[in-house]
Amino acid sequence: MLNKKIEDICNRQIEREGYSSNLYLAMASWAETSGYGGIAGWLYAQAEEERVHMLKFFRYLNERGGKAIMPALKKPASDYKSVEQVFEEVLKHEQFITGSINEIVALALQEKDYNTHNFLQWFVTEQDEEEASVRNIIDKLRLVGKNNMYIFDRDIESLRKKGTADQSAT
Ligand code: OFO
Repeated sequence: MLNKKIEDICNRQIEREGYSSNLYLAMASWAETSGYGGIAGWLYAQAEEERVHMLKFFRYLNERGGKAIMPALKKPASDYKSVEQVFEEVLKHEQFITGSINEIVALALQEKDYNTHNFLQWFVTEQDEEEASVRNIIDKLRLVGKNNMYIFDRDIESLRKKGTADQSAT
């Protein structure tokens, strides 16, 4: 049976993963309507992934005898100044999520809840990968000038296809 502190902090994470999904969807819409189809594709795929993360917490809580609560989610910004701003915000948000996952890991250890600790290891690895992939995009972005944005957009599209292919192979 899940302890109440663990249940509450996992429900807090449900809200954060749900918000991540909506945030990336809002960014995807901005990118798509600004002519960046490749970047929009990458962000749509991220939004889907975040929804899957939220569902993992949902199922885990209910399976362990807790109750997943679907919260109201705050509205993300719908306009962005630039592609650079979008990816800087994605990185900042992912760093916040990493901190949030680490807080749950610490609480699980403190409460001697080793099942939850085990469940969280997937997220610990996932956060490492996500932060690295966004850092990689930001590095690329610094190399391209505004004039090369068209090529950059296509480059991101191919990154997404590669990521999708990698996932379906596992
Ligand atoms: Fe962006 O990752 Fe969820 O957890």
